Amino acid sequence: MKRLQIVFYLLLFVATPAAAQDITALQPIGSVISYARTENTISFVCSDNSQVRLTILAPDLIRVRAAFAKPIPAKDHSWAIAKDDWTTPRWNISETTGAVTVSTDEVEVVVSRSPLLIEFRDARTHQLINADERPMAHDAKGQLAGMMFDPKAGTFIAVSKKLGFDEHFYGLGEKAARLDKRRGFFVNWNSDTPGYTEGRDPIYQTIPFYLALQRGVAYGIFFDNSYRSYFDFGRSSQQRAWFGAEGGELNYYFFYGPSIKKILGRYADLTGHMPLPPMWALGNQQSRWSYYPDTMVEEVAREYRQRDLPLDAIHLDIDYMRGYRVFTFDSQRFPNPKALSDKLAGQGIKLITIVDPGVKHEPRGGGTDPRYFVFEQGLERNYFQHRSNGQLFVPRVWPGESVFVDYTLPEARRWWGDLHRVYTDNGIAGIWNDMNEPSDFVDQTGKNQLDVVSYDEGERTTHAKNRNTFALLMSRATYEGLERLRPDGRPYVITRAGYAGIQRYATMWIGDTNSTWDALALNIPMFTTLGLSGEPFVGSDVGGFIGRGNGELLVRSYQVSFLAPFCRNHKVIDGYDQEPWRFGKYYEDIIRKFLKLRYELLPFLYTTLEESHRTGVPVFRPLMLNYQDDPNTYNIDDQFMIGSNLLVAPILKPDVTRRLVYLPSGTWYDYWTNKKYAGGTMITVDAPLETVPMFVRGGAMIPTTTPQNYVGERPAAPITFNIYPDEKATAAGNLYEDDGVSPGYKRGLFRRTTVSGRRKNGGFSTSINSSEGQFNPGARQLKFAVKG
Ligand code: MIG
Repeated sequence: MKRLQIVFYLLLFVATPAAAQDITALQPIGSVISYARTENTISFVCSDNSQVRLTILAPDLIRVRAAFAKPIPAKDHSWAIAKDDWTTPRWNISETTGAVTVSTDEVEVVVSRSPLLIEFRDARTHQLINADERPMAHDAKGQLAGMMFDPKAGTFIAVSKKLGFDEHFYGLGEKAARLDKRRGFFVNWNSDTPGYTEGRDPIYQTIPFYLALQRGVAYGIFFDNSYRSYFDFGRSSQQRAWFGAEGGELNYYFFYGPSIKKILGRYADLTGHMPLPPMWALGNQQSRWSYYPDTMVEEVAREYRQRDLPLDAIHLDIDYMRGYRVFTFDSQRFPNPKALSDKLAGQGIKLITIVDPGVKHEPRGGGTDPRYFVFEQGLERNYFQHRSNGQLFVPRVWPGESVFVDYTLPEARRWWGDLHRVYTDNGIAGIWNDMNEPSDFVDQTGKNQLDVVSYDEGERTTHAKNRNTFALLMSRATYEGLERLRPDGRPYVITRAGYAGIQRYATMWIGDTNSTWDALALNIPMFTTLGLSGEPFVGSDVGGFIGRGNGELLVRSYQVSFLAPFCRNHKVIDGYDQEPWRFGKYYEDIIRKFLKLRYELLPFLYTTLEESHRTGVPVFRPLMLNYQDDPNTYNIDDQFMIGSNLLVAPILKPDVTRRLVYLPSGTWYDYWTNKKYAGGTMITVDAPLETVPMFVRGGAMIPTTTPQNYVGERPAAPITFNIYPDEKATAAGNLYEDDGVSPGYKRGLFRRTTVSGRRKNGGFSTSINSSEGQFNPGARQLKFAVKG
């Protein structure tokens, strides 16, 4: 019996190894003995020689740093941060015997002296927003060493916050989990996890940023630490939500809302706004591991066009290369890539190639003919990563024995970026970065990489710190390379792994999903969560990647993804075909209807995407983002909104043709029938396979156009604003336009047209209000259609 029990507990331990960290065993930071201020900081010296520093970046953004038993190091660098030139807002300090309080116009930070506890309050109402549950702590005595993934990484550090009884948690980037993360426990360690299911953790990305919401008031915390990190939102205790890391600096940013949208804007200011991709990136895309040779790629294009299915891009997976050597084309399969891309361009279709980080290890003389210039150049210039003992690090990936570039080296990033000339010269329109966790077939846990050294600004740190930022820097090298190679175009990079800030360089997709209903259902909380984590441009393999789907699943998948920013059907190499026509005409006809609807809604999607670029508020939203004051929305995993105006409630189970839909307060219109509903309630709707329940918010004017086969096919197509009046019989909307391809929008070459209207004398009168920006869209018709 005893033995069985031990085995059981051992199993439990294996299943959730890291939940075991007992942070109450850590040594708390000493109490405050003195403090000093500068223009934008206040630094506390503690009884144990520790130091804590608050930096006042904005009225709603406070940075907290701590160093245990030593002063805060002068060196301050993070790959995630995009902005460090903040204009210091008005702030002041007040003191009592027990505490020092720092106040801006929006937040009060109360630092209790002994023990040292930090509290954040609303500066106007003095309402408590967030409070330390115990002092910040570190593993001074190495008590957690046995629980550390990497005992050599450094000292475990942790911050523990009081858990609110009604506090909801959101964000943390890419997690195979539901929307509300309350009572969840998560690990961040970029991992290649094909076929993952709900609960698998960690997966590909690390975004150590979360939002919390209580009584309608939100705050955010970005723990900018790239070591393996842990977030416990009340799993191990009902008292606390804690986060910690296996090394590095205790360094977090506190964002105060109270609105989530405001926090997302600040987070984008801090870690970077997503640039606009070319408009065609919103078009439908088709992929397969792998389409080859070139004639098969042409056949896919031909099928799409013959069947009148819209398509903007085809992806070439790893088999386009000569023996998986990045920056080469297989000369039998793709003898003339330029001719292929030209031919496809004639049909409005772009080519995207995959580029993995693994560079085939192929020394001069030992290799094949022709010699592999990428390996030779990288070796000669010393751009590849080594282990701490000085040996070249040789992981095994698709090319067999390989090497990885040290992307922390600026000159290596430049070299890698410039190598993409091979693609741009051949008319390749976008780059797809895969395997950049980085994955290694020898060992997928990452343990084998713990002593791999990177230059890291001269610090020469290991993958204990740099694994999680590897993809960020690889995508950065790629993005910046494409910017240099095509200064008149917008780079388009897709990535699988990432760290906070990845939105500056790449679109992402959620990796190797299963072709199952469960995986489809998981799409929604994963997309909405990524949106709440600063990554607006997301999508997944439509139909699922692994396993055998069917027509019904594929149709229902399109009914989710036809409004996702990234809409690409993709399938594993040994999987069953799943292009839109593979299950017969019945399903194909429905898929066509939804793809065409996507292109019809393109002006709306592009307008919403530009809003994401500018404000950090995502395209694909959970209802709670638009209805933060409505607790009915806090846990909705099976509905989503596109922008502020479109609500979608897809069917996520087989054989189901009816479902409950929650409509928040206001007036709503059934998209298909224009039937009007009063919100603030649950309704039951029919959803046969041909349809997806979709509602438009009363008060919206949605810009649409005539569906095209690809973006830009008919540049001057008329724009129709579909008008859905609200209770007061008014409506408003806007339309964002630019050239769709160049970076000119950053210099004001865009046009934002706002429109509004109201019921008048039995009719509806509309007006085109001010327009903003210097882009001239040329003559085009604007039409208005009142619905309902
Ligand atoms: O080890 O390039 O997630 O989309 O088709 C698998 C082959 C490598 C994983 C990607 C998937 C891609 C596949 N890749």
